[in-house]
Amino acid sequence: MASSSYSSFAFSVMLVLALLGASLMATSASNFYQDFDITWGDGRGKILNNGELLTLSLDKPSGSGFQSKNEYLFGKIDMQLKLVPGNSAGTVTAYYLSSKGTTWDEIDFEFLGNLSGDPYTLHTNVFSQGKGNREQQFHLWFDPTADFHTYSILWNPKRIIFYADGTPIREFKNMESIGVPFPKSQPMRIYSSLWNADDWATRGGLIKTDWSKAPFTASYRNFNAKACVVSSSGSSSCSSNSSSSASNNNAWLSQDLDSASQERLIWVQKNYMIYNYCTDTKRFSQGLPPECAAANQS
Ligand SMILES: *[C@@H]1O[C@H](CO)[C@@H](O)[C@H](O)[C@H]1NC(C)=O
Ligand SMILES: CC(=O)N[C@H]1CO[C@H](CO)[C@@H](O)[C@@H]1O
Repeated sequence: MASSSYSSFAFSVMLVLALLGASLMATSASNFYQDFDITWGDGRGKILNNGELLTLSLDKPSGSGFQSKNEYLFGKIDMQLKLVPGNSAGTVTAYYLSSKGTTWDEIDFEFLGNLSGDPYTLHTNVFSQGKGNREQQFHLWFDPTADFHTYSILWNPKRIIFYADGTPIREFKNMESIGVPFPKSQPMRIYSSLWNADDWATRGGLIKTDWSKAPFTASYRNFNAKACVVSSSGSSSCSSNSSSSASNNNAWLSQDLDSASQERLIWVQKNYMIYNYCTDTKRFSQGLPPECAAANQS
């Protein structure tokens, strides 16, 4: 039963995608009250400035988190984040998409804090059907605590691309043709949380959170989704909440990396990538995951 309702759901999604055409909805400016719920943290998560700003904070008793009201099946999702400044060692700001259940899909950004002056690590992962182990980590070419920067996830049926300020840092292609499951039928929500992970986050747990600096605060603004929103009945409608131009709003559904973007991706991977599961032959001593051999999972 589960599998037949599942495939009819997937079919209706594909039908909606096929019918998409030019029927896009009007746009409206982002508002955190409208799009998100603070889900935990007992007052440590706040929506401010008439819905334009959201902050999460962490102190010794608790962190905090929020999630989107909507569930999405594919989207181009932008959010601006300003991370915990100063000595953020031991803190983790997770910002991700995830579905539910034991064979869930997930697309992760995790920002691992550091001592003042030492670089944050941006950790990324992709889970499909409950299996992850696809970590890539980066340092950034800017200070993510000095100002807001835009972190984006492009998720369409062909690929997942992670971006920082419009520069692609990672691409995970749909390689179902060689047997690698791809997230494409389970709707996901957007989640974010700020929490303490000083047992592993900073230099493998060597550096502990300095609670004398608490509360630690991360801020969010300018959420912008061009996405297919899945209703509780299972139908999907693809629209845009972009406050900017309405033209070509569904291009993301088939978006690819043009040659300039590919060069940017190579630049990031060459200069800022500090870990790539695809080159970790020690860890995968029985052989690298199949998508790694496909060369294009650079
Ligand atoms: C913290 O800074 C050190 C020293 O530059 C660096 O090796 C490490 O990758 C940084 N990030 C984390 C999360 O430890
Ligand atoms: C893509 C997206 O998030 N669309 C939402 C835009 O805002 C309207 C009004 O709140 C929602 O109904 C849409 O789901």
